[in-house]
Amino acid sequence: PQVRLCRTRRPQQDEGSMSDAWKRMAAEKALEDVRPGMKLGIGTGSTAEHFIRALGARVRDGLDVVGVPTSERTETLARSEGIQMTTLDHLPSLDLTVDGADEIDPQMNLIKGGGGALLREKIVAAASQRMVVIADASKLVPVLGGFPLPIEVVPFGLGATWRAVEKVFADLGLSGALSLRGGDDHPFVTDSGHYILDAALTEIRAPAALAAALVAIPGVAEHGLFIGLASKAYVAGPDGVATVT
Ligand code: ABF
Repeated sequence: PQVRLCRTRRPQQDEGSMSDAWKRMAAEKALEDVRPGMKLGIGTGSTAEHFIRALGARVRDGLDVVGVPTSERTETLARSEGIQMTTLDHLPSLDLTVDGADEIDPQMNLIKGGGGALLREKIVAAASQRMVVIADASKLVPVLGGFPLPIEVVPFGLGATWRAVEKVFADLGLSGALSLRGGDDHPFVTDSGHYILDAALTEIRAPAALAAALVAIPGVAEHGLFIGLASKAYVAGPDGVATVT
C-alpha cells in the first residue's frame, strides 16, 4: 500500500482526547469520497459516528445521498441526522461504504467487530463497489491479531461451534483463548440475534487461511477478518491524515 500524508491542522486537545480528534479528522476526510446521488453503506462505531454527523451536516446543506446502515444504532443516529436510509433489499448494490476498524495491516486486511456489528458490516461492505476505512493511527498494525478476533456464532449448538473453532486454531498452529462476549450469564446478542466469541490469538500470520476455515464451520455466521474488501483507508495521527491505498 502507498501512504500519502496530507497535512492538516493538529488537534490541540490533551492526550486523552487525541484519539477521538484523530477519528473525527479521518471521518471528515472521507467526505471527499462522497458524491451527490451516491448510495452509501454507513459503518458502526465511534469513528463511523463522526462520519455520520459530518455527513448529516452536508445533507442538511442539500447533499442528496441515501444510506444503508450496518447496525441499528447507526440507523438511529443517521436518521436523527436527517440522512435518508434504506435497506439492501431496496438497494442491493452500493457505491461506497465508509466504516471503522479495530486493526489494519499493511495489505489493508482488517479486524472488525469490536463493536459487535461485524456480520452486517461485512454484508454491506461486500455489496459496495468500494470500502473506505476511517481510523486513528493506533489501528495500524504490522500483523493482525493483537486485537481479539470477533467470531459471530449462532446460539444453537454453541458448545459444538466453540470446539470446532478451537480445532481450526489448533490445525493452523494458532493458540489463544476463546471467550463468550458478555459472559455466560448475559451474553452479548448482535442485531441479528447471534453471540460473539472473542479469540485472543496475538498474531494471525495467514488471515486468508483462517478466514476460510472459520466460515466452513456451520455454526459460524461470520468472523471479523475483512480480507480484500477495503480499497482505501484514511488514518489520522499527530502528523495529519494519511491516505493508504
Ligand atoms: C466498527 O467499530 C467495528 O467494526 C469496529 O469494531 C469498531 C471500531 O471502533 P471505533 O471506531 O469506535 O474505534 O467499525
